[in-house]
Amino acid sequence: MSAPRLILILGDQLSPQIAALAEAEAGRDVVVMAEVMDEASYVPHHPKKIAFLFAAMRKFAARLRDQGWTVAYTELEDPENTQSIPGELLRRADALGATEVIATEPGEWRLISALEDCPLPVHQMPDTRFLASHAEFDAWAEGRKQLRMEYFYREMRRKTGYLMEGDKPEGGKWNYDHDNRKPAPEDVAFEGPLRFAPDAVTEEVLTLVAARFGENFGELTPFWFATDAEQAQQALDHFIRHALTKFGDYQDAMLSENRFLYHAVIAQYINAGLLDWRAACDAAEAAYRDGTAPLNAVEGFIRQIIGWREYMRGIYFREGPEYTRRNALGHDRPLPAFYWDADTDMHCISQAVGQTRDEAYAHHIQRLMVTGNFALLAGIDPAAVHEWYLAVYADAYEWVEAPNVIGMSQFADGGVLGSKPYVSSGAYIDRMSNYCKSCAYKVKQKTGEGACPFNLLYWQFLIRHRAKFEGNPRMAQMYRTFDRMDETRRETVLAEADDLLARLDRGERI
Ligand code: FAD
Ligand code: DLZ
Ligand code: SF4
Repeated sequence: MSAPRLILILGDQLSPQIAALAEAEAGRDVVVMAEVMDEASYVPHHPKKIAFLFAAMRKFAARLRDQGWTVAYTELEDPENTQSIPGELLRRADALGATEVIATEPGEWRLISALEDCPLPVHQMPDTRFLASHAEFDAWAEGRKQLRMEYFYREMRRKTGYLMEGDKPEGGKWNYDHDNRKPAPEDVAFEGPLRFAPDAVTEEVLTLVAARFGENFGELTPFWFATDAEQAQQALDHFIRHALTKFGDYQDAMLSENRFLYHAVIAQYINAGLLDWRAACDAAEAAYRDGTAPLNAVEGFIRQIIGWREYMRGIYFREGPEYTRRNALGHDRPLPAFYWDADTDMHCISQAVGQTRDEAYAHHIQRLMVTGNFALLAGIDPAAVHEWYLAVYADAYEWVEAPNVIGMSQFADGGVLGSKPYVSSGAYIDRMSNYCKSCAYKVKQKTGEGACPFNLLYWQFLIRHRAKFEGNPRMAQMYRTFDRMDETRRETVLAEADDLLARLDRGERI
């Protein structure tokens, strides 16, 4: 019989259709899965993220065994564990007499190069779980002056046929985003994502994670994530049935009392492989076709997945391993301590960070317009911001996190991804949330005691980067507004912003 090949399956590759497995022969090859410290500690992951992945990995391995696969699974505490993916491949190859590895391309450059450097030959197969291959994205991007998501998205609509009437978009418009910016509702008729009681496997993992990663930022319990494909499917069904209709309207809203609003909370399942993106889009389109969900909601949801999600991945692989080190605006301030302890008088930040600590989750606008906006306005080092996002969210892997953070949120790529930086004063947060009502700062106050920090920093950011942005047609109006303020007011705003940043640098509470 020919020597076995090792079939590597990583923690975010838990899909039955994963490329490496499709290449394997059940009677001959050995699937290798490993819980290792290298992966569990390259950033200080939220304990819920680690527990979610370890539990899902263990259950996926058990399922493969039931299906007849031989699985060499390494638990974190196994005494022989070499604590790295290449180390485990070498150890298993040695024991089994294997001389080659079939892997599916990892979602981070870091691990792609570790596999390239492995002394064993590792064939990295393209990850076919995405709609657009690297080559397809590159072909779309080639020769374009600007890589705008909207045009890529339209190609993906045509490719999938979602919400198409022949070659025309359903309802006559490609994008209903304009209808998706309603401010926060008084109350929310959705009780949030479906929650699952931990089973025996998950309980065991929770004990392990509490002992080994209990000091990391984030609450491990209550732990309620789905940890297998059936549960993830139930979580999707629950969202489609109870929340999708309002998803569009309140996509950008934020509420102190409600952490999830009408969001799906499924990115962690899709990214780890427990849920196929097609299942999510098919279910949403079916809800539109049978009249249970409106077009603005369904189009918005499908756009996030076949548009934004695929586009982000395309950018990450196109821009290369240096992307995470970009710093086009030269920002170098350390990440403030309140990103780790929520200890700030800014209610919007303490809400977003507090819920991140509790749930390993915040929705898009909290990530973009609260924590991301503050970091950009305050000139925080984008590499530090990137590491924070990569650590604290259960759905975070570099292929999707880095373009969202380095590109969309921090403008550190200089505009590969966005045509202008996402900055706003407190007025935007006030319009889209009820945070400001419970804040120690006053959102309407522009200067003086109690002025909202976002108001001060907003102008300071614009002036700091005037040379870069003044000529941008989408920002010219903001500069005109500033220039129309009387001189004393302009000086006061900038001086108070400088003072705020100096207090931030001294570690004072703000
Ligand atoms: P919903 O709001 O219900 O949206 C449905 C689905 O659309 C999501 O599950 C996700 O698969 C997809 N989606 C929506 N927006 C995006 C987007 N911008 N990029 C990619 N997919 C998207 N998403 C991640 O999956 N991992 C990350 O590490 C991540 N980091 C982010 C960092 C910043 C600064 C920002 C602004 C956004 C980030 N996002 C990230 C995108 C988005 O915030 C999350 O996908 C979303 O909040 C996940 O929650 P949900 O499942 O409830 O999404
Ligand atoms: C995120 C993560 C963690 C915390 N632990 C493991 C692990 O122990 N074993 C594993 O195979 N994968 C883990 N992962 C996911 C990997 O970090 C992920 O596959 C890469 O970052 C590429 O996306
Ligand atoms: Fe945030 Fe300013 Fe509103 Fe306070 S007043 S919640 S700091 S935007």
